[in-house]
Amino acid sequence: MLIQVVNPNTTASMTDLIGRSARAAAGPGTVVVAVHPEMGPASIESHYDEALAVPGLLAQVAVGEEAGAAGHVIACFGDPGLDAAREVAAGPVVGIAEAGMRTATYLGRTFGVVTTLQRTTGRAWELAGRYGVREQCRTIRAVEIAVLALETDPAARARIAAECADVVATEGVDAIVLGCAGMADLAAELTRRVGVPVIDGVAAAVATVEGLVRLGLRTGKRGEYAAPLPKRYTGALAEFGVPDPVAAR
Ligand code: 2AL
Repeated sequence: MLIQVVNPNTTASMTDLIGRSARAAAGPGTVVVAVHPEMGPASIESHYDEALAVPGLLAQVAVGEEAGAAGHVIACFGDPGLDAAREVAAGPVVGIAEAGMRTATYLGRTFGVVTTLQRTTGRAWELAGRYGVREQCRTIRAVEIAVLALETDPAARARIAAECADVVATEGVDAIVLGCAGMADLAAELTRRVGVPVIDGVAAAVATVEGLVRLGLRTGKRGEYAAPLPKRYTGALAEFGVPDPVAAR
């Protein structure tokens, strides 16, 4: 089974980190390919970044479909482009916020999220509502470390560990979800340190896609997630136009 994990930002070192986490989570017989778009923002930490990451992400999903991917993971905690990717992919598409938060609800009554910048927490709350887990999500904390600084700031690990410990101490949550794909390598160590399960959404999403594919389950294509309608796109987005299958024959 081939699973494509798309880091929707264009930072190769982060794609490598995501790929390592994804491969460690995958079962035998699963091949993980970790990719990032050719165009778009270096990191995603605003609504603007998120919106402009989506065309490149969708181009990458199309590449994965051509390569025969059985399913896709969107490895950014805003789950950008998730609905659109479900329209264009044949197999299941799972976002890391979705998988991380839903996995947390299997492991306890309540959870908290520890993420990068405060400005991303509105989106995370919105997603908790979308996924029906807002009641179980007790807090979403930001460590105020920018996404790319996760790789370079020598204090980042300690700050994230301290925030996770504080969430457990003050909110009494049963689990923690890490709110950025760039934190993927921290989950195992933090689980040992803070005494509750700490979930990396990348690993959770890979396991979810793998499980869905193994069960023979795919996105329902009857209605909302049917392939996009044939349409002409113009300007810089001309390549994203959807050909008319009848005219193309
Ligand atoms: C993210 C993430 O996972 N990747 C990225 O570029 N930004 N999320 C976040 N909360 O900052």
